Amino acid sequence: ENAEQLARFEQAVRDEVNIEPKDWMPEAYRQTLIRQIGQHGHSEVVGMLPEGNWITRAPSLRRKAVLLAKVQDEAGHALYLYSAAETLGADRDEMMEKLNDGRMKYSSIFNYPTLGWADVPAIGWLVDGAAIVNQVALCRTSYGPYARAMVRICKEESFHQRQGFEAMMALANGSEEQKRMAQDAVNRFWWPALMMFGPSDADSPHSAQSLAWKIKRFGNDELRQKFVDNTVPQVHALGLTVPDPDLRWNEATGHYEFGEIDWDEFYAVIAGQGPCNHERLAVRRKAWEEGRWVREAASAYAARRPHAA
Ligand code: FAQ
Repeated sequence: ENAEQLARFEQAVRDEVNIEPKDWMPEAYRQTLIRQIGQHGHSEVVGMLPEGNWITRAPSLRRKAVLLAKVQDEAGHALYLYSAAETLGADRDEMMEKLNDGRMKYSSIFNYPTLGWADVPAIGWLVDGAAIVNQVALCRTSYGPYARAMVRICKEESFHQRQGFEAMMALANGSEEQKRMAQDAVNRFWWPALMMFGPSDADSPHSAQSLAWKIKRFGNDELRQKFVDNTVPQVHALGLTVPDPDLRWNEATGHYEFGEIDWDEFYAVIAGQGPCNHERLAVRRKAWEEGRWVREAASAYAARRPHAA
C-alpha cells in the first residue's frame, strides 16, 4: 500500500502534477511544507512592522495611502499562506504560538530597523524585489495550494516593488539631502536583502530534498544571483551605488560577481540576535495577548450561530 502510494506521489512530482491536500504525501514532505509556508506567513506578519512604523510619518497623503495599502496586502498574504498551511493539517494558533516563542522563524530581513523615510522605498524596491524573485519560482512549487497562493501574491508584490522604485526615484532625483538618504538606505538594506535567499547551497540543509520534491525549484545561490543581476542596473539607473567593493560585471558569464556575504551576521540574526529581533517579537506577543478577547468573542459568536443547513 505505502510503496504504491509513494510511487504515485513520486510520479506526480516527476510529471509536474500538483500535489493536492487530500493526496497521499510523505510525512516529511508535509512537515517541510508546513515549516516553509508557516515561516513564509510569519515573514508577512512580522514584515508589516518595519514599514508600519512609518504610516503616521509618511511625507504626503499619497505616500501614506499607498503604504497603508501595501501593509494591508501583507496581512492578506499571511492569511493565504496560513490557509495553505492549514490544508496540510497545521493549526493556526499553534503556528502563532511557535512564532511568539521562537520555535518558528521569519525572514531575517525584518530584524533590521527602518531609521528614516528612505528605508520604506528601499524595502518596497529591494525587499519586495528579492521576495518576487523567490516567489515567482514558487508559483511552480509542487504543492497546489502554495503554488496558487504565490500567483496572486506575486501580482501584488510586483506592485509593491514598483511603488518602492518610484518612491526611491523621487528621492534619488531630489535634493542633496534626499539623495543622501536614498544612498544610506541602499547601503543598509543591500546586504540584508541578499541574505533573504538563505545560506549558500552547500550550507543549506533543506535544499537537496526540497529540490528533489520540487518544493523549491532553484537553489538559494541561483535565485540570489538572479536578484543581483536584476537589481544592480536599477541601482545605477537611480544614480546610486552598490555598497560592495567586489561587485563587477563578468562579460563572459553574463552575470555580476559580488562579494562574500557576512554569514556570521546572517546566522546571528536568524538565531535571534539581530538589531530588532527582541522588539519585533515583543510587538507580536503583545498583539497576540491583546487580541485574545477578539478571538474568543469571534469563536463564541460562531458557536452560537446555527450551522448552515
Ligand atoms: N531568514 O536549508 P535552508 C516577504 C533558515 S519575503 C530567516 O536554505 P529552506 C514579503 C531556514 O528557514 C520573505 N531564516 O532552508 C514581504 C532554515 O531554518 P529551519 C519570506 C532563514 O527553507 C516583503 C535554515 O535557515 N519569504 O515576506 C533565512 O530550504 C516586504 C536553513 O536554510 C519566504 O519565506 C532567512 N533569510 O530555504 C513582506 C519565501 N534563510 O526552518 C513584507 C519562502 C534560511 O530549519 C515586506 N521560503 N533560513 O529552522 C523559501 O523559499 C525558503 O524557506 C528559504 C530558505 C529560501 C527562505
